[in-house]
Amino acid sequence: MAEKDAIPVGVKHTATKRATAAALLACLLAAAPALGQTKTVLRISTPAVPEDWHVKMLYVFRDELNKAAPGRFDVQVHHSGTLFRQGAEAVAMQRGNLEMALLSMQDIARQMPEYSIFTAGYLIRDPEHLAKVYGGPIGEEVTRRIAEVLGIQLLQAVYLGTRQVSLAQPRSVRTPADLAGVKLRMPGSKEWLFLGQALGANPTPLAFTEVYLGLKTGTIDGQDNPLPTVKSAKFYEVTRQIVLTGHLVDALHLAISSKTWHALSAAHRAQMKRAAAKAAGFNDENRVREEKELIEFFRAQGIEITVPDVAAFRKTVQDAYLKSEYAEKWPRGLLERINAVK
Ligand code: KDO
Repeated sequence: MAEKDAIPVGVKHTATKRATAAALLACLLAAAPALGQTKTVLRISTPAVPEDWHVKMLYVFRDELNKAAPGRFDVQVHHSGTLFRQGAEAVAMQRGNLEMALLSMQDIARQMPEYSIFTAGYLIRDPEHLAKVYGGPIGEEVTRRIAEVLGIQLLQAVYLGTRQVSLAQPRSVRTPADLAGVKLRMPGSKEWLFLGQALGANPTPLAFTEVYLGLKTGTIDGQDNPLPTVKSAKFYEVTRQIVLTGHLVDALHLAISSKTWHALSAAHRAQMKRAAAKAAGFNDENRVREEKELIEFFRAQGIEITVPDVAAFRKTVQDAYLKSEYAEKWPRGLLERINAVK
């Protein structure tokens, strides 16, 4: 810049200060609700208990969103199935009675049977595979289809854990045949019950909130859940054995109704996605860590930890799915694509 064109130093500083102040004000205005605008209420429903990483994760989501958009949202976490019972959340969102939930693919498959593929035992290999499947092109495609068909927007996949079988009374379990006659509690939908049946057990439907009492009173002989859930829901207090079947590497999805989603600005949607990703990072890290640590914790509680013939379980369960009416509805080529994700 030629000397004569240069802005005199004093003026330059004042101009810079003004520009900074203007930028700051613009930021504040973008973040704060407009005059007279009420906060968007986001009620999130989950059956998980307060000690569960999923509930803790929802507070991370709330705090991150509040940091990004102060005063714009009123995030309310409803845990323990107190707002909507387990399995009723998707329909509640579709009817405009609920804004957000942690949904399972079993919930989705009730209305989109082709996605029962994600409920199949011994399909997803481990947490990394799970993150890559939902975080890559398959996840994008599934998210788009679910939004089109159900009017529900999946924001973020979160790890639930690798499901294991736990039993109120110990028994020798090497193969699925050894679970014959065992009243194994499963969540109450046919996709879940099929998994229990494929494991060789006698699947018994029961809501998550009733499992503890069911185990204690003997209404059920066992249940299946990942180790962090067995800890947070205190199922270990009423069971004596954990059989490390590892039959389902399971996910949940933080989801929002399309009605709520489309009412948001693009900037707020982006902030919400970032908050969901942060929350997922927190959850996944803690769950993966706990899955490694908890065996020792349970042993110390007097729980017998047994390792079955996992290959026998895998073969029986995979065969059951491939021969089932579910597999007939799976989108052509999706199984191969999921298997090919490395
Ligand atoms: C359960 O009821 O066993 C289950 O693990 C099923 C999941 O889909 C999910 O609903 C979960 O419970 C709850 O979030 C409690 O952890």
